[in-house]
Amino acid sequence: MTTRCGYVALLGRPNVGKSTLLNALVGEHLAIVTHKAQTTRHRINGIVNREQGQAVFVDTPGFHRRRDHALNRRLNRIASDTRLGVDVTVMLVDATRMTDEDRLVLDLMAAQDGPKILAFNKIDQLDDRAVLLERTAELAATVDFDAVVYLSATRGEGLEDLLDEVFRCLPEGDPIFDADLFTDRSERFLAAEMIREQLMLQLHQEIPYGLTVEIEQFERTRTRVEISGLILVASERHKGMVIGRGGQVLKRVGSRARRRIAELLGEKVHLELHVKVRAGWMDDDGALDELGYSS
Ligand SMILES: Nc1nc2c(ncn2[C@@H]2O[C@H](COP(=O)(O)OP(=O)(O)OP(=O)(O)O)[C@@H](O)[C@H]2O)c(=O)[nH]1
Ligand SMILES: [Mg+2]
Repeated sequence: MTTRCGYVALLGRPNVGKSTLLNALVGEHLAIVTHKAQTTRHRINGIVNREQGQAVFVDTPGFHRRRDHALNRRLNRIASDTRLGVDVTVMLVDATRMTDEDRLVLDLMAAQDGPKILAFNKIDQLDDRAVLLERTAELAATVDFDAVVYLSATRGEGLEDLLDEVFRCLPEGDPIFDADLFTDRSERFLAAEMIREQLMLQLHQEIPYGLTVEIEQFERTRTRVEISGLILVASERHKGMVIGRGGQVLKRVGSRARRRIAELLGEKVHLELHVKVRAGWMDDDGALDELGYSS
């Protein structure tokens, strides 16, 4: 049987559930998920193998209007550049709420080549599904979508419909990646992301947006993986908030992130965390490159 294979971009405004969908398709907690907008900051590939072939889904940062830091502009560029090298593009929207940021994404889709799929997510939260028809017609008036699907990424509903449409659209070809891989991102990268996920969940307001995580050490001993993570924050005040009274916040972040990393690696993990102030990194192009924020 001939197989199909290729890259599938997941595009959408922040918080519509792109990363949740990637994880549901792959079956691993690969991309970090929070209830906050702009959680994802990198392009992340998630590999799905079926008898039809291999689909490499590409999670992207949510496309947004914020322009206050160089980091925000980078995130949009990472999302926008992802469109260039893919075979199929999925526009994900929140079925319960459309915003003007969805319009920005729709404009990108209108300029996009190749097959396009419109996916409504969070249908589990919708009382009246009649609005979906209206919303589908409205979006399809601007972009000629090849298919429309309705999903609940958290409940795993509609995923097979999406995969069927994706495989119908993908070109014929042999798998790009080995069948036992679920991402091509490194273990170091994933570890840093799991730490950032817990920081985003534990901290409030602007603080989680002003921090980033670097892995200083990642070593396998005979019995476990030893990881040392450095959390870079924007100011001394933020450093205090990240550590928390008596080190409580940092301790909680560390133990939850350690559990996530251990699950992902399937190994015992020892995690150590440090916090350092690096003011201005969000507006410093050199620092953004060095910290891995590039498309
Ligand atoms: N009820 C419901 N909630 C969902 C569904 N999919 C995602 N969510 C929730 O929506 C929130 C945002 O999910 P993410 O996957 O982080 O969204 P995202 O599009 O990746 O967001 P950014 O990375 O910020 O662009 C989280 O609280 C998820 O649990 C769904 O199908 N139903
Ligand atoms: Mg995301």
